[in-house]
Amino acid sequence: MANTWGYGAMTNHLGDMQNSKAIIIMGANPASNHPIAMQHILKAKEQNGAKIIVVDPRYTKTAAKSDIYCRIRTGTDIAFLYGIIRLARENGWYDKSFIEDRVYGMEDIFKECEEFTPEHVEDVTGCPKEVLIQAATVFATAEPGCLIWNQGWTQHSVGSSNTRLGSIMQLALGNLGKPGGGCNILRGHDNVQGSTDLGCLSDTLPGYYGLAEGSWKYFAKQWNVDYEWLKGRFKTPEMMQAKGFSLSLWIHGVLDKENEKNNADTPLKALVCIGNGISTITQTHKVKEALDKLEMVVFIDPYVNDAAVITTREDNLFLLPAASQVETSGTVVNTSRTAQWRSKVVEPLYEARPDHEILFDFAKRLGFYEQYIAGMGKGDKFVWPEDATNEIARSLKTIGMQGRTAERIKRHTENWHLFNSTSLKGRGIVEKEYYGLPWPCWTESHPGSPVLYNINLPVSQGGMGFRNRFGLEREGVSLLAAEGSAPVGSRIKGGYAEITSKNIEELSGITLTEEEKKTVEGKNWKTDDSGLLVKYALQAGLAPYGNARARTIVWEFVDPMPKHREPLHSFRPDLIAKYPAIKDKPNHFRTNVRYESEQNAQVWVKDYPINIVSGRIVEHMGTGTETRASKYLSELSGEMYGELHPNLAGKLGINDGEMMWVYGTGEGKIKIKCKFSYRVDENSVFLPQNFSGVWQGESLLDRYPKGTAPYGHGESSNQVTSYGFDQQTSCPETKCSLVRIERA
Ligand SMILES: Nc1nc2c(c(=O)[nH]1)N[C@H]1C(S)=C(S)[C@@H](COP(=O)(O)OP(=O)(O)OC[C@H]3O[C@@H](n4cnc5c(=O)[nH]c(N)nc54)[C@H](O)[C@@H]3O)O[C@H]1N2
Ligand SMILES: Nc1nc2c(c(=O)[nH]1)N[C@H]1C(S)=C(S)[C@@H](COP(=O)(O)OP(=O)(O)OC[C@H]3O[C@@H](n4cnc5c(=O)[nH]c(N)nc54)[C@H](O)[C@@H]3O)O[C@H]1N2
Ligand SMILES: [Mo]
Repeated sequence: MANTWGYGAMTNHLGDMQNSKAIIIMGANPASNHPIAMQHILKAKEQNGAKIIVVDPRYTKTAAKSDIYCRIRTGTDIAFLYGIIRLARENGWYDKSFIEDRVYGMEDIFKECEEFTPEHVEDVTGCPKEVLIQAATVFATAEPGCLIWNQGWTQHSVGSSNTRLGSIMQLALGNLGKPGGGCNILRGHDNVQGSTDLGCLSDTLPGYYGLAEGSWKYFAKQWNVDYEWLKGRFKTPEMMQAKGFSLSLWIHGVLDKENEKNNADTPLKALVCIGNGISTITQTHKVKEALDKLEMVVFIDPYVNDAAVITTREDNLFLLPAASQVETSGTVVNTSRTAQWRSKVVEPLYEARPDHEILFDFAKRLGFYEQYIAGMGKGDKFVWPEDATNEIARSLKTIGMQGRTAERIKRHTENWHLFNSTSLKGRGIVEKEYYGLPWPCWTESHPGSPVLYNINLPVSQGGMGFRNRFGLEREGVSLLAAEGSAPVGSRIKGGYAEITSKNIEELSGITLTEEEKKTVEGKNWKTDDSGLLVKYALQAGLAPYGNARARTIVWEFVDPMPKHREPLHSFRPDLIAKYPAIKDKPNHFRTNVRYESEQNAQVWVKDYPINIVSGRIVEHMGTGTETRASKYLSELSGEMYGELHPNLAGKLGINDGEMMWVYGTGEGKIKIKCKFSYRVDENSVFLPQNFSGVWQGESLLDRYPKGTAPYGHGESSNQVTSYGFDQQTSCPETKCSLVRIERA
């Protein structure tokens, strides 16, 4: 199922943050969650004099290292960002020439930010206006400034607008395409970037190719299978091009009758879950209902998956033991868009088998193994995992993976000590290459691109402009970059369209032979298997995907320009009239999703007056399934709790260490320990996301197969996080929920 948590790729890389002069961290807590990234951030501060600004509703361990801390109410980042953009505009801190040359639509943003005066931002976010002004002044005048975000931004109904407006702020300040600048999204699990690149999403094929017929035909060729055969796998041709369910919404495909027509009248009947812990999805009580109702449930996991003890079904529940990462090999792609080769350390223990072997067996028994492996070579004649890596390199042209062959990736990993961690540049046998060949890595001699959109390097050395993806013009305004803003060494000095067989000769100045013409006919850079279009583009200093403007307006979205909208369960109902949720959205990832109707169903804050701040703790990972199986980590943090400000706890009559009931706006409730803390404000409770194994006050430990129960266990916060999903990506609104708390 899809990776729902929608973050976005990093434009720069971890080591590059050391080049920053100011770093604004919004909705991320790297001191706890990305300790390696935090070391680069601290080096920027200590060695480069960078100022650190943290914008977070909770005073985190990262905030403790900041120069400026801005506490905001959850779900108000858009107001805060517009506040910064407005101050930048008013004080002339924006980058005029960058905007003129390389951006489309900034004037509209400048209009949109008008209402967000410091006073208004203070009212909406709760951050004192003096602190906003101080943060904006420091950040907008720094050269360059880097923006970091993560889950504090995406787990909202307006999460996709948060991430867009952050990028727009960086465009306004001219902070993109520069070392030390950029949008550095700290991604989650190792290989989250890799799994998104590979299309573990329900709305794309690998490499973000989309689901249109042309993309399927392209992949049929790459996979060496017949397109008609692929088509025959779907109930209708329409379903082939329709988005699937997302991880956050699949339960509605089991439970809600009204959704069936979105799903070709086919309710979901079985679930195969690989590498996801079920208690990390909102509405966990509904998840249980769905698990109980399905006809069959399969978990492929090295541990006993959470869901296996949450469901009370008694048949057709299968646990297939998967090998862990040290028992298998292959590539992983980290947050910096760089690949690494992972080598097997030991053979799989007991009955455990690597995920791919289990999947191969599934394919054999379901009768499509021959087609499944055909892209690597028919009839078991492939070498695993090298041939899979090379298939990825060959097929994922959209993100420039052609140069990322198994052989090169291995050479990088084996020689990692020859690379500089701040610039990623190699020495000796990896001279002039960048560590892990950050994509785009256009050809087998290309070094990779450490900083996206950098026009101060030739394309052949990792430079590029913005991608031409949205047409050549919009309402009479050109979407191509202005004269003088092409990467250095480019034959064309201004903007140009993506490279196709039609424009290659004109743009590159090269005359194709008759044979070459035939080879590339009807192709563009992302469908041309011969590599000729990319080769000739690079020779002329051109980026295969063109040189366009970054757009601030996404005309096909519900909100073409990012808009502040109050959370569905708002702590400030007085602001809902001005900033309402969008209209309910039918068939959003095959589900009819409530927005406006949920927001207006009642004045939620009357019955649920406390705001959830949800996040992670350093001791545990995800559900905690793996880490709570460790005695030592469980000794450090072995039970679920909620952080309450002593003044709020006092009002509720609860003392430090006492148990309390937390009731969500749905049907869920959890019984957890109260922990006094000054990290949260007097309206909020912090709930860590890393526990499960207790269900509404009852321990589930006796449901684990003998000897497999975790050492640490506790209630899952997602029993009480509210209904709500991003208006574009459907990421759950786990970071904005209301609850009621009573002494237990
Ligand atoms: N120790 C540990 N490390 C991990 C993980 C783990 O479980 N444990 N998980 C990994 C994964 S999968 C991921 S995705 C990353 C996540 O990494 P982070 O995004 O850093 O994780 P969180 O702690 O969930 O959220 C970050 C911060 O967002 C704040 N926040 C909540 N609501 C809002 C809001 O409305 N606005 C703003 N500005 N901030 C808000 C929280 O207070 C929190 O400090 O961590 C990865 N690393
Ligand atoms: N309230 C709240 N909820 C949240 C969040 C939050 O901040 N607040 N954050 C959300 C985010 S960003 C994320 S990413 C999710 C994290 O949620 P999950 O991805 O659900 O959490 P993990 O515990 O990392 O689950 C991974 C599962 O994969 C298994 N596993 C590990 N290695 C392998 C392997 O090699 N093969 C197989 N087959 N399985 C393996 C583990 O044992 C575990 O059962 O939680 C989300 N939910
Ligand atoms: Mo994540």
